[in-house]
Amino acid sequence: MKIDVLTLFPEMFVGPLDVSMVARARKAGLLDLRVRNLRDWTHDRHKTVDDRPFGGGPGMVLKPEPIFEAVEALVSAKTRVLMMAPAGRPFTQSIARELAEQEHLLFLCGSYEGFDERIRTLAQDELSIGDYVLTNGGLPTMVVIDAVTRLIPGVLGDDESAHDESFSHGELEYPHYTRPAEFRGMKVPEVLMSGNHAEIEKWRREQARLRTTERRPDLLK
Ligand code: 4GS
Repeated sequence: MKIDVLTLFPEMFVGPLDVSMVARARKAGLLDLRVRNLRDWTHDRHKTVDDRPFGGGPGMVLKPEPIFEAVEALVSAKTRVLMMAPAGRPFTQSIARELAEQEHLLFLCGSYEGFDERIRTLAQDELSIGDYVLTNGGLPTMVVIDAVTRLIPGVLGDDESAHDESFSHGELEYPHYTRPAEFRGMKVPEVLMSGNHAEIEKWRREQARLRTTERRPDLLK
């Protein structure tokens, strides 16, 4: 998969996408990620990307010209253009699965200022990672890239993908334990050490359901 990111802060993307599974996917050639500076598509001496809002009011607005030029330079017929904003569709695991099947994603990151409304016409989809206000769209973009990358075929090992199922089954994960069997007085549930796989499976299903009922009843609807 190819992913382009258009941002005013490319340096934000150094670090999170250079470790762990995303780094591995990039090195293996499964993810071709390019982070681009929106200012590269300006033409004036000050590399202006924003302007004052018509109608007045505080803050600045990202002007359409650089973003339109950049998108036109970066898209092909197979590109899905995504905008990150609190007004977007809530991002979920099922959207991550859908995006993992695309050939090319292009993310438009806003900054503290808003987008000129006409920029919205460039995006096929607008996504939100939650009901809170961030300083810019960099972190939401990285969240989506992270969730999508682990679903690209070949990125997860077989061990890992079998275990992918927290939200895939629409429930939270069951509790996990490893050695020691007793730690500071806290014991591992007997059933997990019984060797009875049917019983273990049953216990895990019950625990997942219990935990989901208690913590996230909204997921069971
Ligand atoms: C989100 C969010 C966000 C909104 C960007 C204010 C700067 C900021 N983007 N999910 N302007 N939550 N964006 O807070 O996607």
